[in-house]
Amino acid sequence: MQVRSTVLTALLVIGFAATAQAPASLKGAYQGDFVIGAAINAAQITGEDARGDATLKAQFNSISPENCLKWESVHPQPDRYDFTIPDLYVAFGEKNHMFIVGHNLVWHNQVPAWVFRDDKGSLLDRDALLARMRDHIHTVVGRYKGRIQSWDVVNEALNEDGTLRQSLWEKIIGDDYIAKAFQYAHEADPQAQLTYNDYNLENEAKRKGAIALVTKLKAEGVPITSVGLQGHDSLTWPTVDQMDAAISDFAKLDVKVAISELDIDVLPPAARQQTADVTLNIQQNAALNPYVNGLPDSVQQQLAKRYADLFGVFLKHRDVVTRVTFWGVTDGDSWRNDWPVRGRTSYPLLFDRAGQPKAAFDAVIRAAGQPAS
Ligand code: 9MR
Repeated sequence: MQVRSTVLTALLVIGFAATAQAPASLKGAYQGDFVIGAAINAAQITGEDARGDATLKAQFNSISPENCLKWESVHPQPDRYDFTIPDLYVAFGEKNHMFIVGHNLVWHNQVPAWVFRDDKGSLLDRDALLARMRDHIHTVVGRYKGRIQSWDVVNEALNEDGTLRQSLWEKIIGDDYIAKAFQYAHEADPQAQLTYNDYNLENEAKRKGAIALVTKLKAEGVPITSVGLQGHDSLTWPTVDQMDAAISDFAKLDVKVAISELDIDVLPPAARQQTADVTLNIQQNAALNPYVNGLPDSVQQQLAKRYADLFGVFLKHRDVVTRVTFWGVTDGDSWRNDWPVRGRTSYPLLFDRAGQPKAAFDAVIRAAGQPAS
């Protein structure tokens, strides 16, 4: 008995030491709560960015394709698909046992002009565009059936006031282009999770529009399983209450929530409105780019607190939040360096330009109730 309890104590001590010494990881800290993802770029997919890949393998258990599965990349010409990078993307996720996301199928950006036109350059009619959309979705989703677990089916279909955006999809097909896109994706892979993905859904008017949209889709039996709250946030927006309310509202509709593109801007706002509209392009000036030589510690701490506060909300809703995906691995990778102003030095993520964890990383680990490294 004595020997047995001594051995047990020794094992416990060794076990504890091993736990205490293991470097903290994001995926480990949130194990059982939700998966932790990152959007990955071509250099990470091909292995050229070895440092980025090491961080991805150590820290993340989900990936999203930053650009390679968008229509213009994967289907640049009517009769030509290019699956070179997407195939490597899916193989990377499988090799590392990650939850693999597909982004995205139907969007008004990064879609070639030919998609909406016939050989003579005239706009297609409803049936022809639906046929083209179906063909694209069946080809892309079908290729990765059972391998890509979740698709962003329709991206950014709403205006800020909650009305439907008058994209060419909407103008040519009509409002039901959204339902059709989900139906085609479901036909192509009945097991895949299917998401409506957008930004600014924490704002009331746009959120109301999204709630109406999801409610209608559900009532019609459209196979939507989740809403993606992109999470292109700032130090002050959305408030913790707005975030909390948005997740609660979607949970009531019996859909899951993915925080799908998280990053937090610390730079002075260049646009009047909080947005993630990729077409914005504002002139650079020094006042808009104050941290070229590094982020002051006070801002570093603000960012850390902000991340901890948001993760507190995600954890509170761990029953409905399935995934929290960062839009990039390191600050150097982020689209925020070039949007909405080109050539700024931005600090929106958890890893710095040298790939080192920032104070915000420790704060996110601690928010899970884990000791930071
Ligand atoms: O991060 C992406 C960037 O590299 C591209 O240039 C940009 C072009 O449209 O798209 C960025 O990703 C966007 C995502 O696909 C949808 N939501 C907003 C994201 C940031 O713009």
